[in-house]
Amino acid sequence: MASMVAEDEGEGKGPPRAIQDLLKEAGQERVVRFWGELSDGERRALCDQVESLKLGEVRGYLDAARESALRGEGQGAPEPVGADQVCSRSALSADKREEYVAEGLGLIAEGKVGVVLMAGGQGTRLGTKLPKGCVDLGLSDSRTLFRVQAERISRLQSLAASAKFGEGAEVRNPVMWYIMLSDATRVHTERYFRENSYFGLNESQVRMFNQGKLPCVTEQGEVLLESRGKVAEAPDGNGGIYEALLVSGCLQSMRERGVEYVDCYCVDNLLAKIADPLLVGYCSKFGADLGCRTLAKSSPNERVGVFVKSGGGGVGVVEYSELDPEMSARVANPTTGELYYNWSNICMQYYTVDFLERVCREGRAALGHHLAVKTIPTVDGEARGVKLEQFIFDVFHLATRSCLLEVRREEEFAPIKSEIESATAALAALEKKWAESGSTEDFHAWWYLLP
Ligand code: UD2
Repeated sequence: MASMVAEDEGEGKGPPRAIQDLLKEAGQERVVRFWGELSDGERRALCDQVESLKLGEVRGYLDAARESALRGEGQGAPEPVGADQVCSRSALSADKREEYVAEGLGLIAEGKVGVVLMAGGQGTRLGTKLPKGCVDLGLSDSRTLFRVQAERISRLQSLAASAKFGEGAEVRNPVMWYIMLSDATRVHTERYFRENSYFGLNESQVRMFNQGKLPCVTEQGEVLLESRGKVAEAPDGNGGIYEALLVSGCLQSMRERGVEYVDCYCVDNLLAKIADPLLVGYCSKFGADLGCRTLAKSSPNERVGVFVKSGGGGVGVVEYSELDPEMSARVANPTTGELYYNWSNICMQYYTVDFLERVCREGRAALGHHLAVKTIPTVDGEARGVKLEQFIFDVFHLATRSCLLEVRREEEFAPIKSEIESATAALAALEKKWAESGSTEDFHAWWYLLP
């Protein structure tokens, strides 16, 4: 690109022909309206950005998202999943539980289970510029979400090795940890891991990869400029994970390393029971290609998606931002107060690598885009604009055999969204329970193997 800029431009000349053509075709010529005021470096950077962003497709995404929303409205309210589609962890017999946990630990010890972390979100609600995973939680030992998660993975792999190869056995197959980041979080996260020596994990078991990004646009689809020489852009949503796993080579890495199952989770859940052996064992014994954790929604306003039925016994999710408030508040059982859309998505799910690969290669068309109207800083000051996002769960209906496992909120779900304290309080409550249990195990062993 650099050479093209040098060739085509000159005093009074516009951007390189190829860039002009690309912008014309996309109907986005105004992107270069400040060209005459840019330095050579800024021009080059803008050309690179124009080439890397999907400018030509963005209007199409916008139209398709609007059409799909209209279609959705026309189709009426989706049917929520019923209790008969949910298996409750608490309802499992002791024998079954032990069987699943043993299965899960065995698979982990053999290196067949990898974990995928979504940590590309910008964390704007928390009001920090740091990646959420690096924010000091105000706990002892300057704990952060990344540190806590690394400790869990480390402890889990040794628990699995002991269970499979004998007490105290060495970890033969470290759990692979694939971490999805974005431009907003990559540099800082990488440095944080390096400076902390990967929190005791092997550097080779941690693999970071970037998700894609999309330009921010006006409601009419015109690309917004953040500054005179830079398009306003944002990560493409957590549904960008499927393309990112493919293009980054992470999927291939899973295949090469013999990873057959993946547990995927959000960075912000302080109680994320990463690669929970019970869940892994349950899903693999059940022959599921997708297994989602769920729990009863705490209130109509809780910001979680809800599971709904999709054809053929499968599941889908309707996001909280897209569920009509009246429908959200609808009560199924006036005695218990149970909501009609009761089963929430906590955004932690198990996939077989076969299913993941099928989605990454053939199923991405099902994703579409969702629109979020936001205030976006632009070269002309703050503007009302649209961010386009893909949602990770929009492919769930493609699974041939999916299952929902009900987990306990107080043990597994404490997301950090706009504040930290409620999540740290939930962790403290759990640690207190452990201290009072008289367990001879350390906290993680106790927690991972709780009935
Ligand atoms: C997500 C779920 C919601 C519910 C809730 C539970 C989606 C679309 N929504 O809502 O149904 O389960 O979590 O807490 O999944 N992320 C990226 N890249 C992006 C955007 C997000 O990696 O471009 C990650 C983000 O770092 C986080 C996760 O995805 O780990 C969820 O993102 P969020 O916190 O913005 O999603 P939220 O709370 O709106």
